[in-house]
Amino acid sequence: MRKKVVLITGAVGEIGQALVRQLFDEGTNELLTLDLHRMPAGLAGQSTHVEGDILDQTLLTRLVTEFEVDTIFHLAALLSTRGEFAPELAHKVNVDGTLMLLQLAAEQSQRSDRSLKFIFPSSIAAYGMPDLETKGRDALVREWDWNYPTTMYGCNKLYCELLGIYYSQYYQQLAASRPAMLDFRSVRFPGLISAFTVPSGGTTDYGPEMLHAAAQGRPYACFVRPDSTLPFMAMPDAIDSLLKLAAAPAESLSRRVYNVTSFSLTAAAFRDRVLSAFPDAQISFAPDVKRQGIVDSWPAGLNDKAARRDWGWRPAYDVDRAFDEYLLPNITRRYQK
Ligand code: NAD
Ligand code: AKB
Repeated sequence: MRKKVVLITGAVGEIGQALVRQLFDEGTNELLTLDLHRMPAGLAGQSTHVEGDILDQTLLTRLVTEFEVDTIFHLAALLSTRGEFAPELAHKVNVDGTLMLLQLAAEQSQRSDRSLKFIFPSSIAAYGMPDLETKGRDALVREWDWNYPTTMYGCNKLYCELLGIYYSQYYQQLAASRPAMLDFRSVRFPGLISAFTVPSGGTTDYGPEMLHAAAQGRPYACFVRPDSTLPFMAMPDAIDSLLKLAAAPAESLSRRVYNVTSFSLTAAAFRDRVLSAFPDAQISFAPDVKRQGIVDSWPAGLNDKAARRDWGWRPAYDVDRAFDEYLLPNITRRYQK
C-alpha cells in the first residue's frame, strides 16, 4: 500500500521551512518535501525529503507511484525580482511547474475518486495599480480589482490561479462522465516577514532585510522611497492562513482565491520600528527606480473580508504584536547566539 503524505514543494524556502516545522510540531509526520536544495540541519528528519526539480516529470511520476498524496502545498517558485532577471526561467518554474503538478493532482483525484487539496500561495504581485494616485485612493483592493500585473512573477501567479480554478471546475468538461476533481485553494499574500529566515529574490524584501541587517549591526540602504507603502504579515500568520484555508469545509468557500493581510506600513515607519529596537542601526534610503516601480504598482492594502467571512481568517499579529512579540525578540536572540 502507498504511504499517505502531505506534499510540500519549495519546502526549503522561507514559507516551506516554517510550514514543515508547524506541521511536524502538530504531529503530521507523513510529510514529503521537494526542493532543489537540501533541508537545513534543524529540519532534517521531519519529512521525507527529495532533492529535485518540480520540472522533472519522471521524478513527479515516481513520487505519486510511491506515495498517496493527500494534500499539496505548492510553494516552489521564483519570486518577483529574480523573475525580472530571468523571466523565461520564472515562467518555466512558476507556470509549467504548476501546470504539471495540477495535472498530476487532477489525475490522482480521478484515480482515487477523492478531491485532492491543492494549496497555492499567490501574491499581491497579481495586482497592478496604474499610478500612485490610484494606489493612495484605493487603499484596500478586492480580489477582482486591478488584476493587471506588471511583473513576470505577477502574471504567472494570476494565470496559475486561473489554471487552478480550471482544473478544479472545468477540466475534462466535455467528457461523458467526470470523476472527482482536485480542490484548488489559494491565498494572495502580502510581503511576509520571518524572524528565522531572510528572504531573497523578492521585492518586499526591503522590510525584512532592514530588520535582519540592524540586528546584525550591518548598515542597510533601503531600495525604495521612505513613503512606499505595502501590506505585510508575520510568518506565523501566513502559516496559519494556509492551514486554515486547507482545513475549511468546501461548502463554506465562496471563492477559490482569497486576499489575506495583516498590517500596512511605509518604509519610513518600518525603519522607525527597527530604530526603536536597534537605536544605533544605520538605515539609509537609496531608491532603485526599477524595483520602486514594482512596489508602486502593488496595492497599499488588501481587502480580506471574504477570507474573514468564509473561513474565519484573522491575523493574530497586528503591527505592534508582530514587532514586539515575534520579530524583535526572536531576531535579537538569533544574532546574539
Ligand atoms: P523562497 O524563495 O524562500 O522559497 C522558494 C523555494 O522554491 C526555494 O527553496 C527554492 O529552492 C524552491 N524552488 C525554486 N525552483 C524550484 C524548482 N524548479 N524545483 C523545486 N524547488 C524549487 O520563497 P517563499 O517566500 O518561501 O515563497 C514560497 C511561495 O509563496 C512562493 O510560491 C511565493 O511566490 C509565495 N509567496 C511568498 C511571499 C513572501 O513574501 N515570502 C509572498 C507572496 C507569495
Ligand atoms: C515578492 O516580493 O516577490 C514576494 C511577494 C510579495 O510575492 N515577497
